Amino acid sequence: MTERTLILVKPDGVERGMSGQILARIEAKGYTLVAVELRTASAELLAQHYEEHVGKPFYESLVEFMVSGPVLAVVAEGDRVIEGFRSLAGATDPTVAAPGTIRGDLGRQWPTKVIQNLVHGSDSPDSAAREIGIWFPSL
Ligand code: RTP
Ligand code: MG
Repeated sequence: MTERTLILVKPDGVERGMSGQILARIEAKGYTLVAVELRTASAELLAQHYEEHVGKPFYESLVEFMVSGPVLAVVAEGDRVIEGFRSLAGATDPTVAAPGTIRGDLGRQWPTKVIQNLVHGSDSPDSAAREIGIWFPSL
Protein backbone atom coordinates (compact mmCIF):
# COMPACT_ATOMS: atom_id res chain seq x y z
CA MET A 1 0.00 0.00 0.00
CA THR A 2 1.39 3.39 -0.97
CA GLU A 3 1.94 5.57 2.06
CA ARG A 4 4.08 8.47 3.27
CA THR A 5 6.57 8.83 6.10
CA LEU A 6 8.40 11.69 7.78
CA ILE A 7 12.17 11.35 7.76
CA LEU A 8 14.64 13.72 9.42
CA VAL A 9 18.36 13.86 8.78
CA LYS A 10 19.31 14.95 12.29
CA PRO A 11 21.88 17.72 13.02
CA ASP A 12 24.76 15.22 13.23
CA GLY A 13 23.95 13.93 9.73
CA VAL A 14 23.68 17.41 8.19
CA GLU A 15 26.82 18.61 9.98
CA ARG A 16 28.82 15.56 8.84
CA GLY A 17 27.76 16.14 5.23
CA MET A 18 25.67 12.97 4.95
CA SER A 19 22.37 14.45 3.73
CA GLY A 20 23.12 13.61 0.10
CA GLN A 21 24.02 9.98 0.65
CA ILE A 22 21.03 9.46 2.95
CA LEU A 23 18.67 10.92 0.30
CA ALA A 24 20.42 8.71 -2.27
CA ARG A 25 19.71 5.60 -0.18
CA ILE A 26 16.03 6.55 0.10
CA GLU A 27 15.82 7.01 -3.68
CA ALA A 28 17.88 3.88 -4.40
CA LYS A 29 15.33 1.85 -2.45
CA GLY A 30 12.70 3.13 -4.89
CA TYR A 31 10.93 5.64 -2.68
CA THR A 32 9.83 9.02 -4.04
CA LEU A 33 10.82 12.30 -2.42
CA VAL A 34 7.68 14.38 -1.90
CA ALA A 35 9.18 17.25 0.14
CA VAL A 36 12.73 18.13 1.24
CA GLU A 37 13.52 21.16 3.36
CA LEU A 38 16.51 22.23 5.42
CA ARG A 39 15.43 24.00 8.56
CA THR A 40 16.33 24.66 12.17
CA ALA A 41 13.71 23.28 14.52
CA SER A 42 12.42 25.12 17.57
CA ALA A 43 12.04 23.50 21.00
CA GLU A 44 8.27 23.98 20.62
CA LEU A 45 8.14 22.07 17.34
CA LEU A 46 10.27 19.28 18.84
CA ALA A 47 7.98 19.02 21.87
CA GLN A 48 5.20 18.19 19.41
CA HIS A 49 7.37 15.90 17.31
CA TYR A 50 8.78 13.98 20.31
CA GLU A 51 5.53 14.13 22.33
CA GLU A 52 5.94 10.48 23.42
CA HIS A 53 9.34 11.24 25.00
CA VAL A 54 8.48 14.45 26.92
CA GLY A 55 9.50 13.92 30.56
CA LYS A 56 11.89 11.00 29.89
CA PRO A 57 15.43 11.28 31.32
CA PHE A 58 16.98 11.87 27.88
CA TYR A 59 14.37 14.37 26.68
CA GLU A 60 16.20 17.63 27.50
CA SER A 61 19.42 16.35 25.91
CA LEU A 62 17.46 15.16 22.89
CA VAL A 63 15.98 18.62 22.31
CA GLU A 64 19.35 20.30 22.90
CA PHE A 65 20.84 18.02 20.25
CA MET A 66 17.99 18.46 17.78
CA VAL A 67 18.14 22.29 17.93
CA SER A 68 21.96 22.35 17.71
CA GLY A 69 21.92 22.80 13.92
CA PRO A 70 19.73 22.46 10.86
CA VAL A 71 17.86 19.25 10.11
CA LEU A 72 16.76 18.03 6.69
CA ALA A 73 13.04 17.31 6.86
CA VAL A 74 11.84 14.86 4.21
CA VAL A 75 8.53 13.33 3.25
CA ALA A 76 9.02 10.12 1.27
CA GLU A 77 6.37 8.02 -0.42
CA GLY A 78 6.23 4.40 -1.46
CA ASP A 79 4.87 0.95 -0.80
CA ARG A 80 5.26 0.24 2.96
CA VAL A 81 7.74 3.12 3.21
CA ILE A 82 7.14 3.58 6.96
CA GLU A 83 8.39 0.10 7.81
CA GLY A 84 10.86 0.17 4.93
CA PHE A 85 12.63 3.32 6.04
CA ARG A 86 12.83 2.09 9.67
CA SER A 87 14.52 -0.98 8.24
CA LEU A 88 16.93 1.15 6.16
CA ALA A 89 17.73 3.29 9.22
CA GLY A 90 18.63 0.36 11.49
CA ALA A 91 18.54 0.05 15.26
CA THR A 92 18.46 3.18 17.44
CA ASP A 93 21.95 2.57 18.86
CA PRO A 94 24.44 2.94 15.98
CA THR A 95 26.98 0.68 17.69
CA VAL A 96 24.71 -2.33 17.28
CA ALA A 97 22.76 -1.25 14.18
CA ALA A 98 23.32 -3.85 11.45
CA PRO A 99 25.89 -3.12 8.75
CA GLY A 100 24.06 -2.14 5.57
CA THR A 101 21.75 0.21 7.44
CA ILE A 102 22.23 3.98 7.59
CA ARG A 103 22.97 3.95 11.31
CA GLY A 104 25.03 0.77 11.06
CA ASP A 105 27.19 2.00 8.19
CA LEU A 106 27.49 5.70 8.95
CA GLY A 107 26.74 6.13 12.66
CA ARG A 108 29.12 5.73 15.52
CA GLN A 109 28.86 6.10 19.27
CA TRP A 110 29.50 9.65 20.46
CA PRO A 111 30.40 10.43 24.08
CA THR A 112 27.28 12.54 24.44
CA LYS A 113 24.30 12.41 26.77
CA VAL A 114 21.94 11.46 23.99
CA ILE A 115 22.27 8.97 21.15
CA GLN A 116 23.21 10.77 17.92
CA ASN A 117 22.04 8.45 15.21
CA LEU A 118 21.74 10.47 11.98
CA VAL A 119 18.10 9.93 11.10
CA HIS A 120 14.55 9.79 12.35
CA GLY A 121 11.73 7.87 10.70
CA SER A 122 8.05 7.72 11.67
CA ASP A 123 7.24 4.44 13.42
CA SER A 124 3.58 3.89 12.43
CA PRO A 125 0.89 5.23 10.08
CA ASP A 126 -0.55 7.31 12.93
CA SER A 127 2.89 8.78 13.77
CA ALA A 128 3.56 9.49 10.09
CA ALA A 129 0.31 11.41 9.66
CA ARG A 130 0.90 13.34 12.88
CA GLU A 131 4.55 14.16 12.10
CA ILE A 132 3.92 15.17 8.47
CA GLY A 133 1.24 17.54 9.82
CA ILE A 134 3.77 19.08 12.21
CA TRP A 135 6.63 19.55 9.74
CA PHE A 136 4.68 20.12 6.52
CA PRO A 137 1.21 21.42 7.44
CA SER A 138 0.46 22.28 3.83
CA LEU A 139 0.86 18.68 2.59
P1 RTP B 1 13.67 8.22 16.10
O1 RTP B 1 12.35 8.40 16.81
O2 RTP B 1 14.55 9.43 16.20
O3 RTP B 1 13.48 7.75 14.68
O4 RTP B 1 14.49 7.05 16.79
P2 RTP B 1 13.97 5.68 17.37
O5 RTP B 1 12.50 5.52 17.09
O6 RTP B 1 14.91 4.63 16.89
O7 RTP B 1 14.20 5.88 18.92
P3 RTP B 1 13.23 6.49 20.04
O8 RTP B 1 13.13 5.50 21.12
O9 RTP B 1 11.99 7.04 19.43
O10 RTP B 1 14.11 7.69 20.60
C1 RTP B 1 14.14 8.93 19.93
C2 RTP B 1 15.55 9.43 19.86
O11 RTP B 1 15.98 9.85 21.15
C3 RTP B 1 17.36 9.60 21.30
N1 RTP B 1 17.56 8.72 22.44
N2 RTP B 1 18.59 8.83 23.21
N3 RTP B 1 19.16 6.80 26.16
C4 RTP B 1 19.43 7.71 25.24
O12 RTP B 1 20.44 8.39 25.26
C5 RTP B 1 18.45 7.91 24.17
N4 RTP B 1 17.33 7.23 24.00
C6 RTP B 1 16.75 7.75 22.87
C7 RTP B 1 17.85 8.99 20.00
O13 RTP B 1 18.32 10.03 19.16
C8 RTP B 1 16.59 8.39 19.46
O14 RTP B 1 16.68 8.23 18.06
MG1 MG C 1 11.03 7.02 17.57
